[in-house]
Amino acid sequence: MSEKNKTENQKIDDLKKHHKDGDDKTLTTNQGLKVNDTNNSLKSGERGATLLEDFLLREKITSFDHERIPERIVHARGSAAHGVFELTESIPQFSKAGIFNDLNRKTPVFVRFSTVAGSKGSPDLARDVRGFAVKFYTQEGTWDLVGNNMPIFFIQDAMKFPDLIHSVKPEPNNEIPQAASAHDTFYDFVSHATETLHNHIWVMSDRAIPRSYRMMEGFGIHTFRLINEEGESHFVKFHWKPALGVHSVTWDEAVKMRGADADFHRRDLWDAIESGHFPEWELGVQIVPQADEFKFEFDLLDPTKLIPEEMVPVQIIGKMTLNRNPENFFAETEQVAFLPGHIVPGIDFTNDPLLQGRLFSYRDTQLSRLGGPNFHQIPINRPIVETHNNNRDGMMQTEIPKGQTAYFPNSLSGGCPHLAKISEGAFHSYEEKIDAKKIRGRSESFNDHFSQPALFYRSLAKWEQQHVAEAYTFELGKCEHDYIKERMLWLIAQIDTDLANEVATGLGLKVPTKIEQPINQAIGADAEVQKHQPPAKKNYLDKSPKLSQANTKFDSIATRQIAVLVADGFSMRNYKKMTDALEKEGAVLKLIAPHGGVVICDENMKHTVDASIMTTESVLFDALFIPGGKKAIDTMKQEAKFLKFINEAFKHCKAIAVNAEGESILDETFVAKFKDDATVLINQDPKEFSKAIAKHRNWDRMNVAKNIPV
Ligand code: HDE
Repeated sequence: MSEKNKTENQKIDDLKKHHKDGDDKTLTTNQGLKVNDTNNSLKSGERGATLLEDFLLREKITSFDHERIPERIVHARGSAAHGVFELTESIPQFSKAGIFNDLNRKTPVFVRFSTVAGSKGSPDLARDVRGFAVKFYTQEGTWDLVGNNMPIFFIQDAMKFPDLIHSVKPEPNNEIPQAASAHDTFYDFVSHATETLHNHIWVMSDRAIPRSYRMMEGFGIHTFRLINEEGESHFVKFHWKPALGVHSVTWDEAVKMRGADADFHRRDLWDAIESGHFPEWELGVQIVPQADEFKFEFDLLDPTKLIPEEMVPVQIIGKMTLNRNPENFFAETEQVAFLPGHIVPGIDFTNDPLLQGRLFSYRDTQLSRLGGPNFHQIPINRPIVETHNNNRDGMMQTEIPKGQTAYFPNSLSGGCPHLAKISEGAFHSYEEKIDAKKIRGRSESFNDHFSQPALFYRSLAKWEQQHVAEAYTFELGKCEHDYIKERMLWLIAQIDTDLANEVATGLGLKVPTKIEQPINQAIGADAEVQKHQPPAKKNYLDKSPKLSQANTKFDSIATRQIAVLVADGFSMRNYKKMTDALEKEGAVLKLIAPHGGVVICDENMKHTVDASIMTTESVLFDALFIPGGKKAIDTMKQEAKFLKFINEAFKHCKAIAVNAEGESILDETFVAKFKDDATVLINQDPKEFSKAIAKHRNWDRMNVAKNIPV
């Protein structure tokens, strides 16, 4: 590639070698044969049978027949983007990794976000954990940080993963429900495995219905190690902090968004990057010196526990920017293979039993998903550094290894490829001292399953707690068996009794004082549940404010989608004033009119409509603006969908601004009674609207909003 065509991103340059573009090119077969007809098969006469000889037909159909590969067992639904990671603070005292020391590097990254339970074609707005997997193409080899948007996981030992996933996936007899945890098998499992309760309460919170992939935190979850030049180890937890803050939608919106735009998150990520609003995250680390391993009330190796940021602050060391969409979804997003086992010198594993199991699972799953051991040769998976070894052959070998030898040691090839010394950057596992009995079991120190769910719940704002209660009520309300609901209620009561009582009221049940389910005794589950009960519950921190979305950033309206409701005769003056002000701050305004095509403002100018009211929904927007203009308002009043649009925006606690006659359309809606609401802005300065949008939602409106019958 000529120097001129090089980007600043070495991985993108590497991928470009594999780009294929048919512009101005002749259609050929896979063998390069030029083709003059790709519409008709070879027949014995115009009305005759197709001939077996037709190699053109066979090549085309065979290729088509084999287009699909198995979808990921979990995290099947996802979207990805390219970007760069830049270090802002080097940490040689903790890690010798080049990526954590060289302030001049721009390390290429490829990041895939996903839901967990749904199939590849399932809607984005499921209540679910989100995957947050980052592939760093570093100069010392590829490092994959395969994390989630929640800082803890459901289970403590990899051995339970198939059970967890089988329980949450659609039930095996009828393959229902898709991309939903609200069903009996999941709660049957959760209520028998108290270790799940912490991650579970996060899933009941707004974190499970993010507004955007760009507005989620990311977490490596496990405690890893950082290793410095001296070979010393520090424990570390990795955090991604989004520049736009952590924001979510409401459950009612999520339900409606799935129908209005099943690709909402995918589109949101794609559009933001296409429009140059590059998503950004800071990388933070929580460092715990080796000597402090046993200082905490929980075990650092237990992946169901977080280290509250108030106990160990997150130190920001770098920034990741996603600045380029993939060229081809299948080739890149679908074929990318993340392996937690991909690490580089300066980073190492701990004995977290979940991490240890993952180190096996991810390579194994790629073998069936991508068809063999050479998946690292697929362009998106290739490191940016050269690779040489004696691994050979296998399905889809695309390299041509030269020479007589494929073993080590050898003399025929002069001992090559030769070994590296540790001082030359060879990976060297941390020399952890081990002297133990071989046992199949779990450490007692993993036994407290209630303290952290309770800490999480205590740390939430009132409106967040309300959402959690509603989520439990919805989810359990979808279960058929009362004994499963009751077992859950009893467990929720161990987290918070008021919460359990509220959920019980919604279910029309009572919180049981003890669980009675003979089948439990038979399977020993009761015993397991009892083992983890309070008094083990500890209160080492009253609250962790960092866990609440109420304490996130509310300082930007960049990329917020603002619906502007218009019809012919809308007020150009008001529209322009608002648009100019909001666009300057990076908001995206969309004109929504009774029809597609163009609308004509009161100054007789034509404006291209972004969506007709029939093709869009209020749940796809962050805020709503009606510029007024009598004729326009009169037209809109005649269309029920405009009124529904306004009612829903109000119900979902969004900022609404109206100018002039716009006020009168509010009188046709439920907003009429609540015009004194803090974020219903009538004839106010655009600055006020901007402030209201930046707040994300006016949660003070929640109790009013829930009575809006739309
Ligand atoms: Fe995964 N997980 N996982 N997981 N995981 C997979 O690997 C697995 C776990 C995560 O965008 C699979 O390539 C086991 C924790 C993400 O391609 C599979 C265990 C965390 C992605 C697998 C876990 C994750 C996966 C399926 C328990 C957060 C999507 C396809 C021991 C720290 C990556 C694949 C992408 C994908 C196994 C638990 C995150 C089957 C056995 C904990 C983000 O290998």
